Amino acid sequence: AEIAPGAVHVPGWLDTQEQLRLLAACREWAKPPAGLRTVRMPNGGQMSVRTVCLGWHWYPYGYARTVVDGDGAPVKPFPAPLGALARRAVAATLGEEEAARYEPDIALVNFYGHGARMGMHRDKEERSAAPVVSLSLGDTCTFRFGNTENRGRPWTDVELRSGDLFVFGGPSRFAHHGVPRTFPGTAEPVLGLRGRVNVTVRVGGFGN
Ligand code: MD5
Ligand code: FE
Repeated sequence: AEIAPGAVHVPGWLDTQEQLRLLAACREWAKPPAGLRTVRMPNGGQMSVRTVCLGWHWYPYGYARTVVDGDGAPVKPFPAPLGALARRAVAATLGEEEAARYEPDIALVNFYGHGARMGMHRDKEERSAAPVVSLSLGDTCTFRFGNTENRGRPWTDVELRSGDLFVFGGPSRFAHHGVPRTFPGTAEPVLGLRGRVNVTVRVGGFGN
């Protein structure tokens, strides 16, 4: 379903086997060195969502190739199979033409424990307007898709479930958005996951 121009939600895009495979990879990426970390904000606060960065490390507010707020280890490389999966996602939603020129080089893997939330924000650190691919695993959440003007209303709340794909292209790439809540215990037991994992694939546009 197209929620807004360029914002396409595909419920159940990954089947259970594909979800299990992606989740297993996330668990590997989460291991040290340069594994799961708590992001500290410039104001001293901490995000409740914990993150693994692949390809480039995100920190408030920018990207670097080295870990700046963690264990000092170099960022894990961006995995080619994840890039291939993201390209398939772009093909399925925005078409083959868009997919053919889609060359992602960053992934952020967000881990939402019970009570974790992400406030309304825009993703404006990347120097590219290429689409962002978002894959959800585990607990259902409320995803709040806002507008490009400000963090407030109008917005649209969408429930994202395990296996759902969301692609943000066109004008939606720079819309405000957030995750006001997750629904604990809604993950399929077969996943063996307490909480929610979101994988986003991006184009940095930083050059090499
Ligand atoms: C999440 N993560 O569910 C979301 C999925 C983040 C983040 O927001 O910054 O790590 S990515 C949602 C997204 C990305 C780019 C644009 C838009 C939404 N959008 O225009 O709505 O953990
Ligand atoms: Fe975001």
